[in-house]
Amino acid sequence: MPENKSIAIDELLNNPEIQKATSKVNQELLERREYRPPVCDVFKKPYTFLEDLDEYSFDIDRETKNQLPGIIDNKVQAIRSTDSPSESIKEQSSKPRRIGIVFSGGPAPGGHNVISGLFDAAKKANPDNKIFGFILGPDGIIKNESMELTQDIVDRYRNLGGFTMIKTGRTKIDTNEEMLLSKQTCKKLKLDALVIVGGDDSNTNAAFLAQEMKNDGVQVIGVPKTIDGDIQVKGAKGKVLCAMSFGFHTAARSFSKDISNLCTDSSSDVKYWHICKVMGRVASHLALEVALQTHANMTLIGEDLADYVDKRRVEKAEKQGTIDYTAYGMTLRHLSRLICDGIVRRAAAGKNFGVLVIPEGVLEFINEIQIFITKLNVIIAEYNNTHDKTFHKGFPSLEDKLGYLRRLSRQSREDKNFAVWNTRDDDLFNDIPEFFQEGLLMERDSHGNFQFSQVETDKIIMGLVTDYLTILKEKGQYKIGIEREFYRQTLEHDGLDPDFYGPVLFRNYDKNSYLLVKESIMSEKTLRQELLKENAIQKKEKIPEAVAAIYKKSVPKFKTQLHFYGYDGRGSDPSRFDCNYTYNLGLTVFSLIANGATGQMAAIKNLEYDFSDWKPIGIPIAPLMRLEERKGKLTLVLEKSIVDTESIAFKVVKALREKWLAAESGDDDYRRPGPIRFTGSSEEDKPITLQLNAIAKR
Ligand code: FBP
Repeated sequence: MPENKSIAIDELLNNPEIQKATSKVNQELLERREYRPPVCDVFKKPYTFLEDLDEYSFDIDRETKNQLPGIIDNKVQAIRSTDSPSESIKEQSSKPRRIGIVFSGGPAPGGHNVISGLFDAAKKANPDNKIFGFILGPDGIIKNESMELTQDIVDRYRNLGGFTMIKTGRTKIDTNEEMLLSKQTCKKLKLDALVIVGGDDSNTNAAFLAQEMKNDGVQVIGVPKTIDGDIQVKGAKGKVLCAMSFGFHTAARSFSKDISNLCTDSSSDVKYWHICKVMGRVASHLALEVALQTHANMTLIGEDLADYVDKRRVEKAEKQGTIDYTAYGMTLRHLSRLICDGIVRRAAAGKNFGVLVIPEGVLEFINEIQIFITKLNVIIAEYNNTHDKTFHKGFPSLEDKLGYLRRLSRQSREDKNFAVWNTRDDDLFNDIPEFFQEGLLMERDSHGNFQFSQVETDKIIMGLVTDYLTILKEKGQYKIGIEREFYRQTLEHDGLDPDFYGPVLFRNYDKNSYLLVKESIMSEKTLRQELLKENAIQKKEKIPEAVAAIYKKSVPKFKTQLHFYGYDGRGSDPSRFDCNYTYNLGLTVFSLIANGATGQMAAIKNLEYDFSDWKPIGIPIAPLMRLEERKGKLTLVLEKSIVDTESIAFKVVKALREKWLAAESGDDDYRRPGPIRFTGSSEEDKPITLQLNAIAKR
């Protein structure tokens, strides 16, 4: 028997139809691989050259001048093209080159197209040009592990998501030894140029490598990658040079498709609140785009919470001639109250369900958490700098870590100059749940960043929300509104007069809306008392069944489903916007290299407008850097761009909040973005955030 079975299976597996149906090469893959993104006008001519654009300036940090003198005077450069080049342009362009490329940090859809753009441009300029991919991120540079990228390899990954071709890693090249090893690798491979595709930290790395290798003649070019969307560049006068990093659009669309499905599900079975945490280490750009794409009922925007001012407290303090500093910014408790308010209001309109979007980095914008994160960053970094073992090896268990913090707090009592962890910090820290303590104490990434994706932000916030909803329920304030017509029919069905019981049961019977059971009615007992008080029943009489049923229907159960959208969207195949954007970024990288640039980041200006307006440019990285605390030290890093609460996109979301909460009768306002349609004609051509902000500029 088993033998026969295996023969049958072998035969089946050899069947061409079965082979086709189970092949990993499907139609979508073939179409993706065959797609050739359109190129910006400037790349339609055979030769490019660079033009410095003096109209863009930057506010430069003095420290950058000291640390990056070789590239600090770089200008924004426009890529221009010509059919009739000078001899020197011709020579520059076709000179044989060896170029290394590395992916650094989290994957972002479109990375492979940066490689294919660079590869195509390099081979077109000179078929002898060679492109090497460093394996597993910056570690590949340090350890000299690379592979030559051939036509066959590149073609296999065109328009596909992930960084699977050469993988990625989060190592930062920041010690003298790593810098030296990286230089040696470039020398051994005889590289003319190194391309670093990465986020803010990786582009920072690119700037330092550019400075370090300038005299060796190795050019370094950065590429703005991150789904978080926090690499956006403006000149000093606010002119947008890079509206968005690549990968953002795809990740946002991917999250939005799934979250929109939850909106549909939740409004169908009307029993769950879906709590969706979406990636974005610090900035809430992804959450903002998801809000615009889906119209989910509530979306938290971290930057908005940080801007919160409790006007009542400010006024009260003003009257007393003082300043109440606690009135500025949002606390975790207050945030949970705001969420409860939305939940209670929807329930009152008969909707005890909905979708809440929480950005992964929201805690960064909450006062008390921000303080903990900053203090613990310093404590962990100081420990690592002064001990042979790392903090996490030294104190493996939570108990060990808490013990160390306790010792620090004692030290603060004895030594008044020691302020990093005092007894108040220790007390407050011991008040929070264990899983959250563990989250706040976990290892920082190699750049010294707090790893928000590892913290159960949603669980922390929803724990507080659930507790407060229980209190509101006990106070009779969290109730499900009863549809007036349903109430009428239910009572009439049992031969009862709705207008007789209505004013007894409900607090708003005279108004034409969803009916809310009185706050004083919180149980069958209190219902009975109310009916007795209003002479609606006599002492020994039972509560009429229809009345009891209406009461039961008004009692809410708060049921949630938690979801995390991050790694899935990061691994998605790119949207057409990201395919076209990244391919042109690859072409831009080659033009910058061919024209001698270094310390520049490839970018496309006018991304927010039509494709025909896209302008490839090089942006100097050094002027974009600021001092930030990393691993307990002030360090130069590329400035992160967070959500601008003055932007049109944010203002629109804010203005539509009430509509999307839909705490009234009638349908929700959910929008269906659908899946990423690579080949269809209905795929949108850019993120909605960009569209809205562009309208403002026009
Ligand atoms: P990059 O900044 O490297 O692009 O990564 C962004 C991100 O996807 C964040 O949204 C998330 O917090 C983080 O990476 C997760 O990191 P890891 O891959 O190390 O879990």
